[in-house]
Amino acid sequence: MTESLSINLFAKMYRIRAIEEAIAYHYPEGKMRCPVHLSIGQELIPSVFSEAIRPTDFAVSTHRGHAHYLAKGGNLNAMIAEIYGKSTGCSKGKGGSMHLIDLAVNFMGTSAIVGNSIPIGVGLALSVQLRETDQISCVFLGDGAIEEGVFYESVNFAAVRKLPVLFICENNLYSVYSPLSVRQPAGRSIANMVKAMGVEVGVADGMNIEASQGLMKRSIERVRKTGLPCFLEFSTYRWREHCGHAFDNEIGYRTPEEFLDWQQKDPLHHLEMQLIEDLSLQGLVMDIKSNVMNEVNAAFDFAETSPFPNQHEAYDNVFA
Ligand SMILES: Cc1ncc(C[n+]2csc(CCOP(=O)(O)OP(=O)(O)O)c2C)c(N)n1
Repeated sequence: MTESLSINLFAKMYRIRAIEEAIAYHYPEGKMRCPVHLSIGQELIPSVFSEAIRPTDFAVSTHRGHAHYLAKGGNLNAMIAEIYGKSTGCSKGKGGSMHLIDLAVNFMGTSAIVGNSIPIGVGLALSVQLRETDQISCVFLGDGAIEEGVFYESVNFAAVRKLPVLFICENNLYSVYSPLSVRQPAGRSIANMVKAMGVEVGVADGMNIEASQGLMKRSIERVRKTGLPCFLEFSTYRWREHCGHAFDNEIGYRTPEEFLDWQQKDPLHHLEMQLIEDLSLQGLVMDIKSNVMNEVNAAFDFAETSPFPNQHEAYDNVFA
């Protein structure tokens, strides 16, 4: 990996984590009146995505979508204001953390309903095919979404119609508190199952920087060149509770050993050490961190000082 790529990936991972850490820090103040699903620990995948994707490409995501919105170039101020329920938010303060959208960068939405955004991403790929552009459509999903029927319909449709869609599965082992072992037969590989549906697949350790970066870059290029669907499965791990700002390791669904084992693999920490110790870039690392913190503080100030929506607008732009 080149030095500049290492620096870029560090900056991207650090920014995503700092933003989510700030959300966790401020959440107990009670001003963010929506659920939040943080992806602290999972930053490598959106960061390598961000390096390889174009603003014109489409992306959709899930309830755990902050990192994907940011990685696609979504506006930070509008995201934090949305979580604060303010009219300057990306969904005008009506959607909260689980309904992020930024049409300026073709980030087409996230959904609180598991699996709901998968067919939307496939539909966007169909629009690309019909309009004959060189865009691709990316669908972020968790391992839990694989258990929704709409996933199979969508993958099958993408395979049959040969659509330029990249499915990016972040397999963090759990669906809320249920491990894969109680949800799927022992030994099943999600990627192999999808391969059997006739779709090219790729698997990578989502803690391994080079492996994740290489697979993401190659796959984005491949979908763009061939116009065919591709499914990626990255192993990863969320540090915080399923929903909320705190940790939940004491409630018994995962062991402290498992948690610590994954935390020790943290690619952000390893990359920071590499930049400082191997490349002597301490000053640059400090600059990146202070720039990010200024940006994050400004976004929270923006959200705090923005107005709430007017009461008479309550039903405007509501489609359900
Ligand atoms: C259709 C539907 N079923 C159940 C839920 C409740 N629910 C919210 S998040 C979640 C877990 C999803 O797990 P996964 O897709 O692996 O994503 P993760 O939370 O691990 O990132 C569930 C079951 C829901 N929101 N929608």
